[in-house]
Amino acid sequence: MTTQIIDSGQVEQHNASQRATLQADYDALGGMLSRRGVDIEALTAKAQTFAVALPSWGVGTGGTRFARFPGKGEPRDVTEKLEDCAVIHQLTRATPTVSLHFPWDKPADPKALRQQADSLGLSFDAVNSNTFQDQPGQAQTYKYGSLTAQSQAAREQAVAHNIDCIELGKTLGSKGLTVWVGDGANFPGQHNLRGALERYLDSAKGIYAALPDDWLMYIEHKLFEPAFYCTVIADWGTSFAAAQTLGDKAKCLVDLGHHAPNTNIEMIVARLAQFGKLGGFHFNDSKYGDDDLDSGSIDPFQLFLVFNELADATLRDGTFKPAYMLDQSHNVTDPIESLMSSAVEVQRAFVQAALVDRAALAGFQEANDALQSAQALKKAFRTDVSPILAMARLRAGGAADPVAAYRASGYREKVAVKRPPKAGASGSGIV
Ligand code: RM4
Ligand code: MN
Ligand code: MN
Repeated sequence: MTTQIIDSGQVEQHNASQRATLQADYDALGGMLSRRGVDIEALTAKAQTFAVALPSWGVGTGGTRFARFPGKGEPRDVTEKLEDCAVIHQLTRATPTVSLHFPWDKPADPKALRQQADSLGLSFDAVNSNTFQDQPGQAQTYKYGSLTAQSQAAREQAVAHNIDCIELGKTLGSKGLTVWVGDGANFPGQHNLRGALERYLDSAKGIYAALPDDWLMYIEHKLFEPAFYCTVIADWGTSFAAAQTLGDKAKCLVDLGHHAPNTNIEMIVARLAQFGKLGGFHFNDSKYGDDDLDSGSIDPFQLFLVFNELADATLRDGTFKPAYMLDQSHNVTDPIESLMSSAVEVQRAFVQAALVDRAALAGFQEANDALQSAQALKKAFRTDVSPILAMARLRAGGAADPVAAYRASGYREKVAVKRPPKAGASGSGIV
């Protein structure tokens, strides 16, 4: 039996207050879609198949390079993080998995953590290693890099940490390791550009060798930060080359915020999918850099175009199933509200992409009808699928309006009492 953290009677009461208007909106949308030859029930069923993993580090207030303004009742350890994740899943029914970050989330008793997750109806997606900051008592510093450090001892320590993450992940039932390194240089000349990548590949081979057969290693690229002149795994090309060099279990992970502004991310997605190396995503949104803003809050059309490529890739290969994860930092909102809305925004793009009339689009493309091709995408993007998303939640036992139901539950106020700030609590420390 799954423990429901928010009283299910309260959720039911919320839904009862929404049901009639939702049904009316759903019926109106259903009529409109049927005139377009689209069956709303098929879309709602599709929406129910959508799932995106929650970042454990996203349920606490993040921070910037300047300050962190913690919110009330923030989770102080990994078990409290799981409770918050369970609330998000209970109300959205779209986030059944959690991505942990070690050592931030290192459990004293991994088996007990797995049991807790299980009792909350959650399981674990890819685990993340952290060699971008030093931990107290650590023998070697990562100040000058980790997997690519000049120091062999630092490299070995970083490899060993990644292998520890795999071991922990095995106990937790995870099937993937996400590796992001901040390694790079702040000055021209600081690094031998080729030598640093050679060291990366050498270290990464050591990690890859420890991967179980049914695991994937996700290689995450990022243009800059904390290294401001060059980053070793800066772009999808380098990520792709590394994944190719390592083998079939190595794939590329696209974090939407890790590109220069205006980069055509949907084309990167298409390229990686074409060559079998698209492993998964860290969804978020951005205006300038790795802003880690809520998914769909700045450029929802880009998110839609990414899902349009994913829909195309899925049509070509039914087994194609990249990992969907959120990776956000919340500074001015309640993280639970941001993560719920973000999961829904990603799900929205997924459903809108399913609305694209692919046969018509192919016809327009063949006829070189640029205007109608663009309109075919816009027609799907402009369709407000909110009633479909709400109905999918309602039918799955979630909330018609997750944020409203969450606010009505008083959850944050309750945990604020239960979770007084404690010294040394594990924070998020987003980079
Ligand atoms: C990085 C990257 C990683 C995340 C850290 C916290 O910029 O996005 O995925 O683990 O931040
Ligand atoms: Mn990321
Ligand atoms: Mn990032």
